[in-house]
Amino acid sequence: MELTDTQKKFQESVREFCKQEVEPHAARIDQKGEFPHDVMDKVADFGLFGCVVPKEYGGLGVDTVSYAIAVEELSRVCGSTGITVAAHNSLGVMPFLLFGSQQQIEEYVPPLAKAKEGLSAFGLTEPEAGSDAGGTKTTGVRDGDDWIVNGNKCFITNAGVAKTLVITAKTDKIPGSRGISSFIVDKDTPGFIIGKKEDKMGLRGSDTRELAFENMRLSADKMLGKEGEGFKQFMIILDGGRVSIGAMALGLAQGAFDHCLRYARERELNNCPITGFQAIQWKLADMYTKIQCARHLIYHAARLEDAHRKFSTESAMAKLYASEIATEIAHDAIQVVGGRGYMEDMPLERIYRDVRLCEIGEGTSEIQRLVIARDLIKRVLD
Ligand code: COS
Repeated sequence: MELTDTQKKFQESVREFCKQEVEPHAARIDQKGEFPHDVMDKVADFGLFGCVVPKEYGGLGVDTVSYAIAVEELSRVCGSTGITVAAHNSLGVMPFLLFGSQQQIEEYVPPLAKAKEGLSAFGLTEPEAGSDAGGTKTTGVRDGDDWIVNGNKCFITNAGVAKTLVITAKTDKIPGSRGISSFIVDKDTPGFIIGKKEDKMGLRGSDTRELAFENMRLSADKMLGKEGEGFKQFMIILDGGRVSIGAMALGLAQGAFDHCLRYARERELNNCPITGFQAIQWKLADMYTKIQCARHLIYHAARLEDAHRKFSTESAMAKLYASEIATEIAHDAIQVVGGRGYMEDMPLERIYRDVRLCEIGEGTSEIQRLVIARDLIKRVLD
């Protein structure tokens, strides 16, 4: 899994940035449970909110492997920062790049790449439409050339700090996944209500909220892509998003492993570091093997995306595996460290809470298994 020289240099620079500007704030971000504007301003200055944005629109224009590396490195030191960057790039900006008109791209993407006026968010999930994303209840009804949108969304990452959102609404009465469309919503649109910030188990610095639309009027030019194509659009967006959530899980797992290995080297029992005991050696070996497997799956899915090849199944496998092993590794890291790992003065208990979201967000593990199995069943056997 050799990285190119450009990817390696990018990895080194992001790693150094994370060490200097993000890691020292990670415990405070978690404890305060508030969106860390100071840290996010530095992330914006470094350009990471524009990872997926081509240079011509003011972004870094890095490839998907490098983008995954950025999310991995951020999450290795701070899960809240990792998910904020991942949601902005994959869910907030990508819909414009994939489905926006030239005019929508030129208007919305450059400020989102700079992230100085606010971030972006993706309003898909609803109280009654989670895994069953086709069950969207939010409606968009035509009124002349405009659309009147009514409904609710929940668990929306970056909602309270977003300048621009993309939301989905049912614009046709056809049952099922057809008849859903995507709309661009500017945060100050009348009828757009941002709900209370959720008090979460982990990732406590990321801003997660409910949204409500009460007779929200949107002009026809706020529709993103073609009418009725919303479901397919967000399936494609989620394919990419799952690579980034996999990368986030990988970063959290690597972070847990780093702390565990450092502790195990220093902790002595009968004048011998506990790394001298096979029970610990085997655990460390298993943990690192799983981390490297996850890394291969994630970079492979990212490379397929970069090559414009089909990667839905590979991104589902990467996300499924990385998030499940990250949960195991966060658990095992605390087991190796023991009581000290359970305390707040080590980051392991924070990682243990942060990592739990990875098996839920952007499609649960069960949904990933469904996506993988459906593809396998359709395949012609060699
Ligand atoms: N890329 C492009 N098109 C896709 C696609 C993909 N990855 N996946 C599905 N589609 C298309 C299908 O080809 C089908 O097109 P046609 O209507 O032209 O035949 C259409 O979308 C409907 O697909 P399908 O029948 O598979 O939809 P289902 O209702 O059975 O749902 C699952 C499929 C369960 C996989 C989907 O609802 C899903 O991923 N749910 C999880 C949502 C999620 O991750 N939520 C968390 C959001 S956090 S932002």
